[in-house]
Amino acid sequence: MFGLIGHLTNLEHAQKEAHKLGYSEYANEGFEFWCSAPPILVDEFQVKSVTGATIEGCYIESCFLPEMLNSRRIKTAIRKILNAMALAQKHNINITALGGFSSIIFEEFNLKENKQVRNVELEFERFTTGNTHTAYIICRQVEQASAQLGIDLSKATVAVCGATGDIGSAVCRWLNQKTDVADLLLIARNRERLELLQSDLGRGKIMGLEEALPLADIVVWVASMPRGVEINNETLKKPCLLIDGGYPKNLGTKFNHPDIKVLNGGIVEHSLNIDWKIMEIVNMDIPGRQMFACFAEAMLLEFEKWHTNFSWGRNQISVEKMEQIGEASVKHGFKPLLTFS
Ligand code: NDP
Ligand code: OCD
Repeated sequence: MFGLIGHLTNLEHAQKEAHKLGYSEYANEGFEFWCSAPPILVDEFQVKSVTGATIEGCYIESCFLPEMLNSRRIKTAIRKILNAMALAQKHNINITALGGFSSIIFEEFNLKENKQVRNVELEFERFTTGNTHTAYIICRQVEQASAQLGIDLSKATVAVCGATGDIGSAVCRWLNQKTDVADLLLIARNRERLELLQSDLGRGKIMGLEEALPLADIVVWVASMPRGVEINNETLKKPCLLIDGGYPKNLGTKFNHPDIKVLNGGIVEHSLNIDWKIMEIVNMDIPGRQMFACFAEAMLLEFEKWHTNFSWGRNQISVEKMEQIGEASVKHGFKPLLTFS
């Protein structure tokens, strides 16, 4: 069995969805209630591969909300993630993906030091961040969507916002090694980590967002922002491809310009339908088939019986591991999403 741990994007979203799903005690309560709410196993489903194999899985709602980070409720956020992991382990799930902020909180606050959650000793090999598959899918989206739009990578400037992150650094490594992309712009806040990445890659220009946007043919958004940023149409190159891989979304703007194309980043479409509720809640266009690539990673690990924390720690994702999970992804019938929103 595989597991998926996730959370909603804000309190209002959480209350609305809790109401729809019949959790009225959650729907009618405010922020403080959500801070003390335990995790819930919300949905159980089967996933079939194009190989014919079928696996069982479930979704665990951690009841974490990004507002907990904005209001510095760090201990609360930590408790949410550890409790959700303990619940997954109690259900004896082989491999569980830590979706959205779950893995970011795990890494940022060094939760590997917190193995004991009441009577459960967490076995970290049962969890994966899902970031290797996410980074692979985003890179395939860069390659395939740019070709669709007639953007020649060998002449293109690609800006990566969140370049020093787990996913961002993997995307930079892939683009550097596997494509002939002309220029890489590296965007994040911490200068030291940017310089380290630049020296590892042996290339790339460190830039602020405002400076980078007018130069970029393609922007990959993978910054861990609790809220999306507003971008002015005018500042972007035309044509421009924006791939938003953030959850919640990094882009707060709805673009309405024929030469600005926006793609939901890190999303895959499966070849076969899944009878589940969860992807409708996060507004996937085809909720029976589309999902976050990190969740698909847990499925792939279960299909392949690679019961190990395939993606773990920060900035450890190699191009070889991206290729390995990419082969499994194709084999089981997953494809990168290529429809512009
Ligand atoms: P990390 O925490 O490892 O990296 C975040 C990166 O964003 C860092 O480079 C950080 O650098 C940068 N950053 C944070 N805030 C800002 C800001 N305000 N401006 C510019 N840069 C910023 O995160 P991950 O790589 O694990 O995840 C990245 C995003 O991808 C998240 O939104 C996550 O939810 C999403 N995700 C999506 C998945 C999917 O399946 N589609 C799967 C997993 C994650 P610095 O702090 O120096 O600014
Ligand atoms: C990548 O990291 C993205 C991960 C995104 C996680 C998204 C999870 C979405 C699933 C939503 C289902 C929520 C049901 C909540 C019911 C609330 C009951 C109290």
